[in-house]
Amino acid sequence: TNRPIRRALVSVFHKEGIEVLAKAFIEAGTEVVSTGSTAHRLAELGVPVIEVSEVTGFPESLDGRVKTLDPHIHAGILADMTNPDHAAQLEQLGIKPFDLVVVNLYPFADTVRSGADEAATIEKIDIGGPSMVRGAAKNNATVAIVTDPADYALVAARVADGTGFSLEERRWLAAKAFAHTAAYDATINEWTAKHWPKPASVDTAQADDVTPVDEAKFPATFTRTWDRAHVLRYGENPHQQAALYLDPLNQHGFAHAEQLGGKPMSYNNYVDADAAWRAVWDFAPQIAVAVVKHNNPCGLAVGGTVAEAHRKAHACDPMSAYGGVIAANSTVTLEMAEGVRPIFTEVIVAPDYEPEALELLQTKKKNLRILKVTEPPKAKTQFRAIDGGLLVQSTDLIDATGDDPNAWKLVSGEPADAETLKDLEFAWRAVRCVKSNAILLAHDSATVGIGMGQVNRVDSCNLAVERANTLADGADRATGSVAASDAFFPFADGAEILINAGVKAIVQPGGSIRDEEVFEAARKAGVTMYVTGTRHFFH
Ligand code: 93A
Repeated sequence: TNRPIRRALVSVFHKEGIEVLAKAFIEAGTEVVSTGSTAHRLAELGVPVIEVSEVTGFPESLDGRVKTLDPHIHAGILADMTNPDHAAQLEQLGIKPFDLVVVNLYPFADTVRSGADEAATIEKIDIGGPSMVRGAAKNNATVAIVTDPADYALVAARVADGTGFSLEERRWLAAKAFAHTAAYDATINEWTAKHWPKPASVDTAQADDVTPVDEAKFPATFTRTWDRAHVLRYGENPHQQAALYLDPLNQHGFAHAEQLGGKPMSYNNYVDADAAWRAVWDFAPQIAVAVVKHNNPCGLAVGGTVAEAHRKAHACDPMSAYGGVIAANSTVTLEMAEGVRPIFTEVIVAPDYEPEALELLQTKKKNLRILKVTEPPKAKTQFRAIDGGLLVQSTDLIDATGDDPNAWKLVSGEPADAETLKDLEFAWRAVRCVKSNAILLAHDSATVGIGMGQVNRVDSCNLAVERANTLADGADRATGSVAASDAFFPFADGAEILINAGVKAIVQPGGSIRDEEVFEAARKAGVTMYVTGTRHFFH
């Protein structure tokens, strides 16, 4: 599989280190084709170099923008010489194949760092270089591609001893080359995303609006040390073993909670209380209370006082609140503690407790795990273990473009009045912490019906409506409420269930290919509908 290197194409921005290549080319009598200043340097070093323009019959033009972008070069790079048909075509075209391509790209990142102006920066976006690199990497069947000056010594050795590279070596070089062009384009993307943002003239309500990845957030290796705090009695089930580890970089995070009463925390307590804790902070600086069961809210509300917020949250689904976890983002008052007292609750978490509230909970609810966490959640990164790997993502905070109601687009009905808009804003925040598919009905800044975790949106709609109308002693709470959907309605059917149940306004991301059918269903019923362009899946 070794292919001797008889003809090479060299085009390098930084000329450092090519002396060793020049020496080997001279000794081996390699035919070398090269671009402007690279050719000049190689000639200085004594290589009988052929200018690219001689091969192409076309002068370097447009200030160097067009040098190697020519079929006489690219056919020579891309012809798979193990394929007789390719070889025959080259012969007919009078083009000679390359065995080696050495490229060092325009230094785009260095140019950005130097503070160059926009025109100079754009000029340093290499086009011909990456084309050669990718072409040669693709055609590793017969071509070796070198992009890393650290490999020059190896190349020189393979040129000099006449063996050339083996297929495995060419493939390894190709893999390095693709990593190189990918990183190069990622740097360009980072710069363009920053300097050329989406203009207002382009519709902002696009569900597929993707935030460019900030690679700095994802180090090549995670070396953080997680310290074991303690082993837990058991895991999610009694036959599973478990322990809690603490992130030393997040000393005030939920896992570091101070426990002021009750039995030791269980694995499930941690999972649910963390979810509840995160949910209430989505509403700050408003006072909010969440009641969570099995990682889903069974009630969530904003109130003038923490006691009121708790009453409203509990009223959403009193049956499910039994054995739940309560989180408040404000000091628990005696009034709220009195409200919690008759309700069987596993965990309560809050930034603080009034002394009388704490005493009441400690003495009257001996089993209640009372947690104090003084600071809001800080985790900007989430980890999820999968078999053989770890998925890492930035935390879904309420900070996407479509989380700002000013970015919402009215697609049906009248613009919402102030009160309705307030409920829509509440519902949009609240639906973020409901497992997908999530449909949430709200009224007066409190959830009144939640459809969570279904595998189709219709079931979630039915569940939300049914809960709204059956859990409050048969009172119809769906009528006059507002609805939020964590992702778009793929068909009109789900939205129609909400509309038929009497929902007065709906907020949803939009972005389905059937958006028009969904909007039309709302328009027919005179129901207000906003699209946010942002979705909040939560799995
Ligand atoms: O402006 S380009 O994108 N157009 C081209 O056709 C082209 N071909 C090679 N830049 C191009 N190159 C780049 O020129 C190479 O990637 C290398 O960085 C540089 C080498 O030019 P010189 O040999 O004149 O210094």
